[in-house]
Amino acid sequence: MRMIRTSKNMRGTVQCDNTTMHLLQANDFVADAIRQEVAKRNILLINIVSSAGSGKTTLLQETARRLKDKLTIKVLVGDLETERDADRIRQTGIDALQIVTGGICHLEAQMIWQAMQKLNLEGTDILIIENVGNLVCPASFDLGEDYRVTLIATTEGDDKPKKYPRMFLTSEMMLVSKSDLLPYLPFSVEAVVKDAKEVNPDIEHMTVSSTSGQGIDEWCNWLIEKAKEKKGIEQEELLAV
Ligand SMILES: Nc1nc2c(ncn2[C@@H]2O[C@H](COP(=O)(O)OP(=O)(O)OP(=O)(O)O)[C@@H](O)[C@H]2O)c(=O)[nH]1
Ligand SMILES: [Mg+2]
Repeated sequence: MRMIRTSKNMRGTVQCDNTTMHLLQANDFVADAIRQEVAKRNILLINIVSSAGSGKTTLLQETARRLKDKLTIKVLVGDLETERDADRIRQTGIDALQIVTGGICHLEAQMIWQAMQKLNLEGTDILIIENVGNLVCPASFDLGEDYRVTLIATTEGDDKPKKYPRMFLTSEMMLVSKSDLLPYLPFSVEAVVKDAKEVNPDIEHMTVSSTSGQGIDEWCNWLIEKAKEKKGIEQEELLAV
């Protein structure tokens, strides 16, 4: 049976040649295996995507600081080179593993599957993937995630959902990041939300700033809520574990 994420990837007007189709089919096969593995373990799997520098790692650092004593969170982070992001996340006291893609502009399900074999997932509540900074290619690769979360920073301009629609079409949540900079930028949260909803009427949204802290508690509560739903237990029970 085709899973929802897979069929989402096949939607739209992109013309794929046979090679691309086969590549995505192979990816989707592994993505389904990941989905089954995290379902078996009751782990919530989140895929965080955005352009380079939108604030993904900083958000994860803030998330880890707030939730690490309540939940077991592990992070897989993809970059073309360096261990820098994994180092930054580990400094907050949670387990993080760097996937160095060596030039590949996105993460593929096979990379996640291999990395998961290296992580001790026992007792993990939430596994978060920070994808390679790129608003284009990661949109086409299902990683078996429960939720895809797209960051759009106020510094990027509010016209991105219509220009890079596939990412917004395949995401369940849009975080408008770096909201502390709104007073200095010609960026309209209302406009970006309107465009994102026109691309994907189901997309949820929040406005966050890792610098000022705006919206971070709301984001953390959303994560807790989704982890609770994945486990099928009440939030109080989850936090008591
Ligand atoms: N003003 C402001 N700056 C931020 C915020 N979040 C992150 N930054 C800054 O934005 C820059 C990029 O942040 P990162 O968290 O490294 O962004 P990223 O999306 O992980 O970047 P890549 O992994 O390279 O794609 C850094 O200089 C951060 O300090 C924010 O909420 N407000
Ligand atoms: Mg990063």
